[in-house]
Amino acid sequence: MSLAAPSATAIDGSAFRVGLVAARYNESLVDALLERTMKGLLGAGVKETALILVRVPGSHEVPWAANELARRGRPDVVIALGVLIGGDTSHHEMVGASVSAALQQVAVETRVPVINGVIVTNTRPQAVARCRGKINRGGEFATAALEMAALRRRLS
Ligand code: DLZ
Repeated sequence: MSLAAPSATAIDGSAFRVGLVAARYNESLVDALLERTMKGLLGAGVKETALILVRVPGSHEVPWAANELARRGRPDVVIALGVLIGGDTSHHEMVGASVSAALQQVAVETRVPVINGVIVTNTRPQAVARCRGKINRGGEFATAALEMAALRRRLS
């Protein structure tokens, strides 16, 4: 058996259930990120009824909801979305690092792949570029999610 992941462009998403956790902090940016992510999933054939969306206050709360969703929602993959923007302190970096580690822990412990879609930037323009500008991070997260969902099916 080949362990190589199938090319994401060739993946038919129609059989997958996808959990989405999205923070509300920096809401307009997260909404734009969510929209692009959903566009990528739906474009690959994922059914709207197969999307389970949970909103939480901020990025700090995303891993808890991702964990609940992975354990109770029977998803093939979970996508975690948030936007952490720097201010006068390095709080965003600290939260970004802890969220990233916690999401990895959820994935390994639940055996449900978790896509880390929590964007960490130093400035708001950098976040705008990645959420609704030239850099389509949402599309990238959708592609990564499909690849991991397909790989999980193949290996289980
Ligand atoms: C408090 C806070 C701050 C200052 N900045 C952000 C941010 O840029 N992005 C984000 O998603 N959340 C932020 N939060 C909220 C925290 O993630 C969290 O919701 C609160 O600390 C409550 O636990």
